[in-house]
Amino acid sequence: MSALQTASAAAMFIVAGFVPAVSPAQGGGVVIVAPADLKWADVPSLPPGAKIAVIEGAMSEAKPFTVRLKFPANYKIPAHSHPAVEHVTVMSGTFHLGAGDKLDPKQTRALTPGSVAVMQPNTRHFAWTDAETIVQLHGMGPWGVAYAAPADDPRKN
Ligand SMILES: [Cu+2]
Repeated sequence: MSALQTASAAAMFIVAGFVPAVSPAQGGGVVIVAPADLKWADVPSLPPGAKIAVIEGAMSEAKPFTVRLKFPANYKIPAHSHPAVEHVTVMSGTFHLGAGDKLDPKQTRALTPGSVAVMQPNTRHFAWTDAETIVQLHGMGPWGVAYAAPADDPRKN
């Protein structure tokens, strides 16, 4: 092998083996995701306008999951509950969250980035935004969304 071939083989090895911190590394039991890696999709169970990016798991399966939800400004999530514990961490924007059977914007707390909320199974809650807001959800599947008022369920309308 010539000196040039040796050098280029070494370069190939370095390129192939280098995993930049900003790229997702999926394998060997490690998931690393930077914000730019998130792939946003529509959310059938939420009113139109919300987007979801799955980081870990399949929410329909009995596995741990971690997802991000992005809501536009002036978005409303009607009162609903889940069959499993919901953990919400606010990443950006302000998530106005309240508990009860009907959305009441005056009965919410303004959660800024870094805030956390934990909702027990079958506990009704609601939320709204005044600016684009991203939250992270994590929990154990199987996940589900049950609206207090069936008419609020976008999957049935
Ligand atoms: Cu919820």
